[in-house]
Amino acid sequence: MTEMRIDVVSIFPSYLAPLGLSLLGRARADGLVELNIHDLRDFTHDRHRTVDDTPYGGGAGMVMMPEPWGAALDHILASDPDATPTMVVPTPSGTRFTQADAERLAGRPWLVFGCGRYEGIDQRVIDHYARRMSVEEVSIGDYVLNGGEVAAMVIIEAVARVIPGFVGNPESLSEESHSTRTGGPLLEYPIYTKPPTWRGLDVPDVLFSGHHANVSRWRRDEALRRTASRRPDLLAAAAGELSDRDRQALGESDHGCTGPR
Ligand code: JDN
Repeated sequence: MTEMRIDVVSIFPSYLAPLGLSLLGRARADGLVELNIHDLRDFTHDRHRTVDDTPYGGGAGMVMMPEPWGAALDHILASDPDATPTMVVPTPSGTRFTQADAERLAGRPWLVFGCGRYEGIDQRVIDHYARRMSVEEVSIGDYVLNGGEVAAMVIIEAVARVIPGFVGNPESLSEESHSTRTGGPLLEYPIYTKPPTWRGLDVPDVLFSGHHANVSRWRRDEALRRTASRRPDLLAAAAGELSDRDRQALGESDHGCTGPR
């Protein structure tokens, strides 16, 4: 029995071929994930296999028609009538997809991804299926792609790698940037390996010291500075958990240097 079933509906099923490779390929080989890719055009009935039409109310571009989506999704649902999937629809208008969403979705037995193209999918498709299952319209970031396929692949990779038993070493998950397991919402510190000097650039001395507390302190300081510089939003969210020593590393101490009297 597999841990998770994933179905993906797209008019470009071959775009999803990378899901058969590498990390996800191993999850499939290990029997953790069953992946089924469906061509939306197989659920049309006209000679030209039409999936789009002009928008009511006017405006630029085309809208994906509801009928092929209804036929495709009903076909997928009919394959296991006793189960209810969670539907995920990538869209720039969705809620922001985060690591917390990846970990939440990793606990679901069945995910169905609907990949839109053009200006998107007729809203009634989402509204209809939301009456019978959880439907999540999600955005992977504030930029616009040509369709939902690449976003679906991003989400599937993020979900698959946190399915219990997927990554060999569970510690390699909890130490990452954006992990929601450790509660350390900072970016990761810089990392180095051999050789000690490369093209005139040295590995920081503290990493050779063997002094574990100094190494840990240096890494935290670097993570704090990096987060302040690159992701001030994350640092603001962590503000309540910063120690006086953390604030000193950030140059946010009161600079009075008098201390309590
Ligand atoms: O995540 B995206 O930028 C995205 C774009 C489009 C889409 C779904 C997702 N459907 C049509 C454009």
